[in-house]
Amino acid sequence: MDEAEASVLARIEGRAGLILMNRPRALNALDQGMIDALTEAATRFRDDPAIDLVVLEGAGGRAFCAGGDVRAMRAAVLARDTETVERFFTTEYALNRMIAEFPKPWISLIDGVCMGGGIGVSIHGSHRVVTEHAMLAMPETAIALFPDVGTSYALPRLPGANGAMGKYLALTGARLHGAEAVEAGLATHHVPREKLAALREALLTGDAGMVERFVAAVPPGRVAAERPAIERCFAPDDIASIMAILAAEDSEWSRAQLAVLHRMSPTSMAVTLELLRRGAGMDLPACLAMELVLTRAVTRHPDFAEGVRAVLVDKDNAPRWQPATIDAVDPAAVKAMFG
Ligand code: QUE
Repeated sequence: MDEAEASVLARIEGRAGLILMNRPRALNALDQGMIDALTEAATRFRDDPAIDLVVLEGAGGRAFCAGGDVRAMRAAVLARDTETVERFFTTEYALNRMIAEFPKPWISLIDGVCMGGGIGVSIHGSHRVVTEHAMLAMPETAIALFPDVGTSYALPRLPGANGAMGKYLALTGARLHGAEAVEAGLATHHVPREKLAALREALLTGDAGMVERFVAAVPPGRVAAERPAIERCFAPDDIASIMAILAAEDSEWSRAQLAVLHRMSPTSMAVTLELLRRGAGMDLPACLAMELVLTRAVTRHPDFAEGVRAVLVDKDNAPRWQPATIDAVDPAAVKAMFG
């Protein structure tokens, strides 16, 4: 493949290993080739004593990484090509673990859309820098997947009471902009976009402490304002109780959250809450192993192909979930999906 066309570009500058996710027309969503190339670059930079830190970015100015190549996963599921599905999630989760265990600073510069798989290649690293153009989300319940890439470990550990922030983000797919992602605990530093080039340059010295010098404080934002309501409403571990509290709260915010939850896959919401409940008591490798088992059952469930169809293929945003309501989801069937 031509170097300029490569979907991942990796090079050494100064003491830094620079990695660019380069599939801008797909918002740098991770396909199998990108996962393989990222793993190769991470391995090389990890083992090179001349490299002190890694900087990860997305090409094109709009996205860091919009997620995984779920359209390809849907096509493989419909073709009964389980090998392709298995390989994708196995290698993606292995990369997530490798980043968590990375012996050097792993610094993600998030200046645009960062969802799903994009969270997975950033959240396990040491530094998640967001600009005011960053938009972070875990939107999987909209396509009947579940919060994967090690977020069953990370989400229950976000700061705050009752694991509520993680449940809120995972169930509603709430989009966090810029410094809101720092307030929620998904990101570690907020740096203005206009300073990003200078930060990248400073990191070539190999000193990750440079990040602190570029941080711009921002006044408390939406997440801080909504935190009390989030921690009240998303405290329970079952979706019926969460929805009952939201309904009783009867605020403009709670009505909006209810409307969002009514559009999500009921099965996926039940799976997500069970996953986060279990993940709260497990280490990252165990969480990733649990997620891998879950991908087998969840991608075979009709809601997955239907959700990807509705959101990313036909884009009618009118998925027909089976079952269509929370009440009709069988808790025993949900537990059985965990193997
Ligand atoms: C849930 C998801 C994804 C999503 C939307 C969801 C996801 C994903 C993309 C995506 C978006 C734009 C692209 C692209 C992929 O959207 O995983 O290639 O151009 O990759 O509601 O999980």
